[in-house]
Amino acid sequence: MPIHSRLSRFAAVALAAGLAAGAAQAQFKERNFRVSNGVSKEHPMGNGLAKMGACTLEKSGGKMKIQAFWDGALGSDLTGTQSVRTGSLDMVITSTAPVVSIVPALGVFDLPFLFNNAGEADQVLDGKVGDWFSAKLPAVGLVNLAWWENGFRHTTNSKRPITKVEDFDGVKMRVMQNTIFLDTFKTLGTNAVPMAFTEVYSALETKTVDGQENPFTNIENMKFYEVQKYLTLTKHAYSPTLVLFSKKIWDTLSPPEQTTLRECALQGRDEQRRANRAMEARSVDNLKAKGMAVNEIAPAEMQRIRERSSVIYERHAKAIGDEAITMVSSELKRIRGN
Ligand code: TF8
Repeated sequence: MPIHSRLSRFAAVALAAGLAAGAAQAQFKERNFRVSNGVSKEHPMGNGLAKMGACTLEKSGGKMKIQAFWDGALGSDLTGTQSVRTGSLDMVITSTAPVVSIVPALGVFDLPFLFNNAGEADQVLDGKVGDWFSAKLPAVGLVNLAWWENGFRHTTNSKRPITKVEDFDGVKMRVMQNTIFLDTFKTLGTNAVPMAFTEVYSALETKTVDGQENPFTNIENMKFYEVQKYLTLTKHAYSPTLVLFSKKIWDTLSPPEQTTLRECALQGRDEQRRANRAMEARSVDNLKAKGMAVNEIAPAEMQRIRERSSVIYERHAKAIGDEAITMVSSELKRIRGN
């Protein structure tokens, strides 16, 4: 084949590909979506959002941007979620726990010791069970793009290491704004106080509260080690993260724009979980190096803590709803092979 016809065939193919991409991209408008985060930008949420944003930019021919705001600058998890519902904010990254006051079924994830490991959580959330929960959100003005993670929660305080259930007695603990967490920590014996995440550091610093509970990554990212001496590995709950988009704004987007957001939120999810788990694996050492005293709880004492908190299941079953509880527990049985 003469060189010029080979070149022209190449040009024709390139032109056709360009036209197809152009046609798809014509369905994208210039967009700048603002997303609120309670944590600071070095958190693995930052890795996830960077990945998601690069993906939307690429798929939209540079038109769809995601602009992240950190440290609760646009509000706490709950106030951010309310802004997303009204459409004054595009997106919020939040734990499920603060959203339980809006969608009670999500409370199932806050039941103590529900998941044993991250693999179980992934299988439940990424499958039909996760979809069932996501399908509840449009009715309250929210679209969940994907399940990211906050992770397994552990306990810190400035009074003493927790080695048995009695050590919780009288410790003033900040908990998330959620009746299940409040009841769990009251039942364990603490003096539990609900509070927005954005207020926790200063509440710990001023000793308004003695302790709090969060995943390692948050303890490290928020520098709670500066104001907390003891870290006890309670692993009492796994917090899933919702990537919530405003339904009001969602309904104004073209189908390719919507598909792009969903696909890119999944790419973001894989990167966010990877980064979160990598950081989690290093966190205990980092927190020790920052001066925290870290302790585990002996298995027999852990069993007593589990038993004490097991009443939470029955007490909150009605509020959460049987359907949600049955679905998650039968899926867990299937995954565990029993
Ligand atoms: C809490 C939550 C929060 C997260 C974070 C803002 O303790 O774990 O830290 O939702 O993404 O309030």
